[in-house]
Amino acid sequence: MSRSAAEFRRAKLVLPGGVNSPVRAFKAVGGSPRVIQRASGCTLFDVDGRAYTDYIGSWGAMIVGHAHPVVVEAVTRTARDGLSFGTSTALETDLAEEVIRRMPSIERVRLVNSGTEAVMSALRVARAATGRSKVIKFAGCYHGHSDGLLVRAGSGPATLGLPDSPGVTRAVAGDTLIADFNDSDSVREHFKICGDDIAAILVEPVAGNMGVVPPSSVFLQELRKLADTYGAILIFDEVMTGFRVARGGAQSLSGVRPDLTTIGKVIGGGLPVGAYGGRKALMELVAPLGPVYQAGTFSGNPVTMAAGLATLSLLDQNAYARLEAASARLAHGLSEALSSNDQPGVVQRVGSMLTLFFGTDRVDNMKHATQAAHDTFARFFNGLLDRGYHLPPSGYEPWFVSLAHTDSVIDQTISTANVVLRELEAAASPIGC
Ligand code: KE4
Repeated sequence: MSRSAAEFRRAKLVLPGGVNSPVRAFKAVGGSPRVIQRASGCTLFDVDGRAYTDYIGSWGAMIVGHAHPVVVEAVTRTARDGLSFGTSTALETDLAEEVIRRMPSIERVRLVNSGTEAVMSALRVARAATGRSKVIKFAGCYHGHSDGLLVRAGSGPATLGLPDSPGVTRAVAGDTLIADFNDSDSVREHFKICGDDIAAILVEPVAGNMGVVPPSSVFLQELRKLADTYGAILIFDEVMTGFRVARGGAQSLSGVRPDLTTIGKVIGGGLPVGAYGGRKALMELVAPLGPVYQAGTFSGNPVTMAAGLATLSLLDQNAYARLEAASARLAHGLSEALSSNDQPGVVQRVGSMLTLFFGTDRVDNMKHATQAAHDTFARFFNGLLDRGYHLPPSGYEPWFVSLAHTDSVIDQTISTANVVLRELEAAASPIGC
């Protein structure tokens, strides 16, 4: 038995499913998760010493690559001065200023410790500001695991086939209305029925948690108009896309200005983080300035702030140009590999996040995403894993490209994908004909 398998067996004795987050358990792809010991650049190393080119990137956070010397130096230097004080520090203001510089729709921002916390808090502000209860979310979008948002969520729940989670009361779920991504009519319908009680429209402006699904050319503009018409707050959940798909996040690509934005991942450089922010008038509702309570022991933690600031310092326009070129190279190579191996499928990409959907030529929403051939993805995933490439263990997740993914790493990924696709094709062809 490999050390990874032994470690995972030991983990299952004390951690539910052997993991601290469900998608890591390989339920959708089978087999035993690799237990990772360390990482550097775009490479993971497991406890057996095996190396894997990494396309998980800690679910998007590791955009500059693992253990980047600039980030590690900032973290160790800051840690030497103490890990956490529970007081104000200059570093949290530094990060807040940098976030506001990059995302001008954010006039005031509050740092928290996870994306879940950021979205939960932003929703509370929207409900306080409007005096309304309901929120519209989209099937297949995932916004963390707060009760009201575990309804028809993407990412982990979709991966595990759990459209809704037990433990979420009917009362809470009743305040969550589900619409279809890229379908503003489904949003309009909700407003027609209960528009005067809808506090917010909550959307991933580029969906990442049903796989990568870009918005249509008018979708976000239409959400903006509906929010304005009915007096609802438009919340962009950019926990994944923020500073990932562009220097100013997905909102800088669409040109649509949300009222509130949630971010995370990249701004913590790999340490636990989240943030919510937006219009000054809305954020001034947050305690201690206003009555909306939200708090956190480790909010604005100095070591996390240092990691986030160091990461953002490396993300200049040249970095985004490099990420775009590397990701386009990978997407093109994978598309070519699909067609040259007669494997139906499509690669959907925005910036440095992409998803390869098998068995379909287009995914515009969660219904399309569930119709993709996830069993084929599982075989593809394991074929690549066996050859030293670690994709996200779910067809409902993006692959993340970092600054450490060189052209040669990308080209090796593509040629290995070709080998695996040829194997899949051979295995699917009837014998002897
Ligand atoms: P966290 O609470 O996991 O930090 O963030 C929740 C969240 C909120 N909003 C969006 C758009 C997100 O993508 C996420 C978390 N993303 C998943 C990956 N699909 C985290 C991975 C996991 O659940 O283990």
